[in-house]
Amino acid sequence: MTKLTFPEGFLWGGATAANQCEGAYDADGRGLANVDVAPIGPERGPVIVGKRKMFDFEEGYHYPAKVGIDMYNRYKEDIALFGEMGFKTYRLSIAWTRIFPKGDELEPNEKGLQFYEDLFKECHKYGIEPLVTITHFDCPMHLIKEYGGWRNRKMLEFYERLCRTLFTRYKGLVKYWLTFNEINMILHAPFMGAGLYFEEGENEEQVKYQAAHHELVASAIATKIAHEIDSENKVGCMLAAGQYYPNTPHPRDVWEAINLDREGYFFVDVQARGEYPNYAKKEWERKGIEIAMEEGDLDILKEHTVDFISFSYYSSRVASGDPEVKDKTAGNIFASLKNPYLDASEWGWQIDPLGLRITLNVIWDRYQKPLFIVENGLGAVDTPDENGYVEDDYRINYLAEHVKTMRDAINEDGVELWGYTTWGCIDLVSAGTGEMKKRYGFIYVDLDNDGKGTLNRSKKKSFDWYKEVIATNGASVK
Ligand code: P53
Repeated sequence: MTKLTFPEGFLWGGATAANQCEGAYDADGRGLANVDVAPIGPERGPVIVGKRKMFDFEEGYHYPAKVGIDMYNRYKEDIALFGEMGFKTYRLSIAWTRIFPKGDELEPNEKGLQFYEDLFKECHKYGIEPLVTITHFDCPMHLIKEYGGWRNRKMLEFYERLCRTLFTRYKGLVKYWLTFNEINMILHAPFMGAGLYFEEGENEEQVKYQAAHHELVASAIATKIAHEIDSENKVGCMLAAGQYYPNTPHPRDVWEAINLDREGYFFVDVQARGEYPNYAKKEWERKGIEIAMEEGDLDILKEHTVDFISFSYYSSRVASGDPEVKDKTAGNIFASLKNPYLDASEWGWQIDPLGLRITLNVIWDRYQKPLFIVENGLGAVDTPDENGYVEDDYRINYLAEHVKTMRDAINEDGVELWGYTTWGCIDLVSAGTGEMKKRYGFIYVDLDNDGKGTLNRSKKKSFDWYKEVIATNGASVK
């Protein structure tokens, strides 16, 4: 008989990010951030990749992060619903600009600190362990305007101050931390990922890898401080994952798949093994990329590696070394070739549950550190009835198939996995498109792409389904 349950203490839950759900963008002293000024619509793409300069709200655009789903004011109701589902953990992110509105102040904003303290206490009322992303794409606008975002080494100081403030204030309330959400996003959406805006004619790769070095050192320093302040703290890195498959058995396709995987694993190689991998150093050499480092940087990276590796997984990817093959899938920043064996979501994201087992195994084999799936889910159009109820069997199917392969990775392959938080456990604003229509939640939020709606919450069919999964520790998924 195959075992249907997950390990005891497995951390089931859901995930959100501050800028995609909190709203209240200027409440209680909060400052403006890069993630606020990304509008819905055709300009969003150019803005988040750093090609269209939009450093403030502009006339004629709709900015969904301003209101989000108003969680800033409704978090008690929302956490009560998470509690009802039996969440063991809730992954959320801190809005940097609530704590340091401009980013370079010496003293934090007490109202911002109090907000998260109250929120964490609310979680603990229901036995929910917070899992906190220190930065989920957000960077104070002031730091972008004054310093150029993560291209500037000064960012280390500001980030360190943020981390020290958080670890000190929330000692005993939070023990799971992630330093940077999807750190590899810096390569694909550098304005959203790291506050990078490019000037005409600039060597973008040089800037991106320099900024990446700053983030990697900042992450190691954060890990060091977290452990010093509380030895109970567990710090993880976070990768937008999804294994690359070769388009054909042609060796050049296999080689391309390896190279594209390395673009992402590069970050984890540094954060989990503590060293820049040779393949990256060689590539920088070939491309004339020179990374300015200070004395001690490499020691810090070596000495303060992460305790666990977390990642998001939505889909596998396909690579071709053949320049003629260009049939790209739509709708994802990580544009990849189409895999003819897979179905896709309404946004063209290909659905591959076995790919999750594959990704888990590859990462486990490579690092031998505990893993945590901190995002997975299906973005879909939901049609609620008059009571706000959604019969979302498509979402249940997607999640069930992924729960099964994750269980296989643990029970059949021996992968060490600490937990699973589904993305957007309550409907929220899409990071990639800014839409509300692209929903991931167990909880429906009455709000549309234009910002119209009552903001009322209601349970979908998947709400009770997930509640059962958690109550049976996975055994209800057959
Ligand atoms: P959305 C692609 C594009 C943008 C963000 O994405 C992404 C990805 C997927 O790798 O990363 C994460 O909202 C991110 C979340 C985001 C989620 O994927 O475009 O960490 O903030 O909402 C889903 O459907």
